Amino acid sequence: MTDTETLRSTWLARVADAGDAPALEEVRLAALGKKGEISGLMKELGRMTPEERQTRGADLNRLRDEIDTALRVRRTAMDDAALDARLKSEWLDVTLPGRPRPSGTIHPVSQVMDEVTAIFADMGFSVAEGPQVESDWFNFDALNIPPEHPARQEHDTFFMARAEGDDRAPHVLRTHTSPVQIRAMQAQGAPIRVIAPGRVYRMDMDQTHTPMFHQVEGLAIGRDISMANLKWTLEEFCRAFFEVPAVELRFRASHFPFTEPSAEVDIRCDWSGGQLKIGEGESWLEILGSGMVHPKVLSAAGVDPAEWQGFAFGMGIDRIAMLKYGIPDLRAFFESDLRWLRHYGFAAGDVPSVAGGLSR
Ligand code: 2NL
Repeated sequence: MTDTETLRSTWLARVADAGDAPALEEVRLAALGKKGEISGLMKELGRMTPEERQTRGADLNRLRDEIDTALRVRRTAMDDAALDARLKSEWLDVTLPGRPRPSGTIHPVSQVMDEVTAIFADMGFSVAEGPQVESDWFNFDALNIPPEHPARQEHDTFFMARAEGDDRAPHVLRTHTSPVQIRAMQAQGAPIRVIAPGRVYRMDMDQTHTPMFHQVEGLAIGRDISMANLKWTLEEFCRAFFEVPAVELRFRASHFPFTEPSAEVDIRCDWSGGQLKIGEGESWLEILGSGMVHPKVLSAAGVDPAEWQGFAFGMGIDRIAMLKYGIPDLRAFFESDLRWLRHYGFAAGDVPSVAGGLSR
C-alpha cells in the first residue's frame, strides 16, 4: 500500500467511526485543520523538486478532497438522523378528534329576545329595562288601571309582603313590562321609540301558562304617529322575525285600559301538514295586542296628550319562540332539563340578524 492509500483508508475510517458531530469536527481538524496531518503534508511540498511536487501535490489534493467529501456526507447523514429522531418524538396526529369540552347553549327565549331586539333596533327603537318588583302605581295606576278596576283581578298579580301595620298598597311582581315604558317616557319625554323586553309574572299555571314568562312591549310617541305606522311596524317585524317574504295581519277591535282604540293582531297562517307556515293558508293566529296609547297614560308619564300621540303593543316572547322554532310544550321552557336545552338551544355563534333586511 502506498503512503497516500494508507492515509486515505485511515482517515476515511476515522470519519466513518465518528459517533457524533463534535467527534466528526475533531476528525476534520486533525486531518484538514491548520495543524492537521494532511495540511502538514501539503506544507512539505515546498521543499520538493518540481517533479516530486507534481505527483505528490496532485495525490494530496485528491486525498484532501476525498476526505472533505466524506466529512460532508457523514455530517449530512448525522443531521438527517437527528431530524428524523426529532420528527419521530414530536409526531402529532392532527386527525384525532378534539377533546369534548362541555358547552352550554343559548335558551330559545334569549335567542328570540335577541332576534326581536335586533329587528326593532333596525327600525330605530332603543331597548329599556326596569325593575321586576314594581310599585302598584307604575304597574297599574299609570296604565289607567285604577284600584277596583276589574283588570287588576285579571292580572293574577303576585303581591310583595308589607310590614305589619303598613297599609300602603303593596309592591307587585310586574305583570307586564309597560312600567318600563312609563319610566322611559318620564325620563326622556317625547318623541320616543323604545322596546321593553323582560320577565313578567302572573299567578297562573297550566298547559299554556307559567307563573313567570317573557314579554316584549313597544312604544312609539311622536306628533302624528298613527295606527298606520303601527300596522307597518308590526308587519315589518313579523316578516323579518318569521323570515318569510310577506305576511298578512288582521287587526281585531279589542279593549285594553291603556290604549284607545285597541286591537288584537292575528297573523295569516297554515296548519295543514301538521306544521305551521306563516304568511299563507286559511287560519289566523293571535300574536299580539296593541293600540294607540291612552291620553291618561301619556299624562301619567308626563307627556302632554294635546301635543303627542303614538302606538304601543305587547307580545309574549315564549309564545312566538314556540311558533318560530316548533317547540310544543311551554312548561318545558323553565324546567332546566339539559336534554331539552341541548335540543332546542342555540350555539353561541348563532347571532340574530335582520333576515332579508327591512323594506323601506
Ligand atoms: C298583550 C297586550 C299590550 C300595551 C300592551 C302599552 C304600554 C304603554 C302604554 C300603552 Cl306604556 N300600552 N302596552 C298596549 C297594548 C297591548 O299588550 O296582549 N300583551 C301580551
